Amino acid sequence: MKKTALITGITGQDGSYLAEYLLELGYEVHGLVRRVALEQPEQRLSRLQGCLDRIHLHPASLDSYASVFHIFTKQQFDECYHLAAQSFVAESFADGFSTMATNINGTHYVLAALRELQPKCRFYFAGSSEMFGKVRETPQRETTPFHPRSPYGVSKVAGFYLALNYREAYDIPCSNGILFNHESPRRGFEFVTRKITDGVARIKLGLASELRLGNLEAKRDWGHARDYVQAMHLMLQQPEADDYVVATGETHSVREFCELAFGEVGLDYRDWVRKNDAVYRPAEVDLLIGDATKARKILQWEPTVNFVGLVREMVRADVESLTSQHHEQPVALSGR
Ligand code: G4F
Repeated sequence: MKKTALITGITGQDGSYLAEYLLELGYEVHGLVRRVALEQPEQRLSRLQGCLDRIHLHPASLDSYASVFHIFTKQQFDECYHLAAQSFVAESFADGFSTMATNINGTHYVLAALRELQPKCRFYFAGSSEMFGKVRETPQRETTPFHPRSPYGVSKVAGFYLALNYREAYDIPCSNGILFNHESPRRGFEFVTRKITDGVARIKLGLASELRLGNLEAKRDWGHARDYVQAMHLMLQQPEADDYVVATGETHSVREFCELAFGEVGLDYRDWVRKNDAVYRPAEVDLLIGDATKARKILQWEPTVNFVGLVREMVRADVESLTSQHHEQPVALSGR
């Protein structure tokens, strides 16, 4: 029997990879999108280009319980992946209230509608390594206490416990993925990895003369989003709902990311990166590195792309895309 899945946040990096993956597996895929996305498909549905004609989109707002509830009255789902969120940590410092409203109430609305209408539907909550924040142990695993350092992190801790509470109180099969940073050529430009790879491509093509960044010493465990959406799916195939860390187990600084990314096009980052005090955060997460032993053992999940492979893929994709927009001739990379 064909399974049916609903993805909230389907227009984002993870949502688009997950939609493609579930389609490959033979799922009927539905997505919850804001009405404005349907009105501006070129800008807002660009990541879904490859599968738009094979998915079903439903306009709704995570600000409105009624609109979320309505989707569950129209269609039965076997699985619901709740990825929609205000996911930019820096923005959560600028507007903590709307981050909290979307991330906490939005999650609560989906859970409450499921409880009311489809309590057997398996639910995935997109938790985050930002929940560990000021880390209490290294590496971080499922049992590591949370200490969030931003309104975003606080909202994800609340979402995590909401999902856990619906599992314990109402027997809804809710799983929490605690995903460490995951990137790809589809990453939004506001996140540091894409800001760097886009900046590298612009500098290489003569479209920019510097890249302004904040804290270069922060360390992250960076994996590839395509690998991470497979872990989400595996979580919902288990007989019992549970919580899993998804990470590569490697950590690198923003500085190392710059070094590698600029090196990929034969440049030295020290010649191009300038400090921008304005993007330092009021409270920083200094070091994240995950221990995904549980996911490896129980889900049989393994990441396939390492740090070097990830940086290379992102730089090459940005150089290629900007070249096709601005140059007729292909640009030679460093020759590696
Ligand atoms: O790329 P970032 O903005 O990602 P961050 O804050 O780690 O959060 C991402 O990963 C989380 C998983 O752990 C997700 F839950 C979350 O939704 C998001 O996807 O920043 C990474 C690091 C930070 O330490 C930041 O201070 O890079 C540092 N950084 C230095 N210069 C910068 C910049 N970050 C951004 N965005 N822009 C800069 O110019």
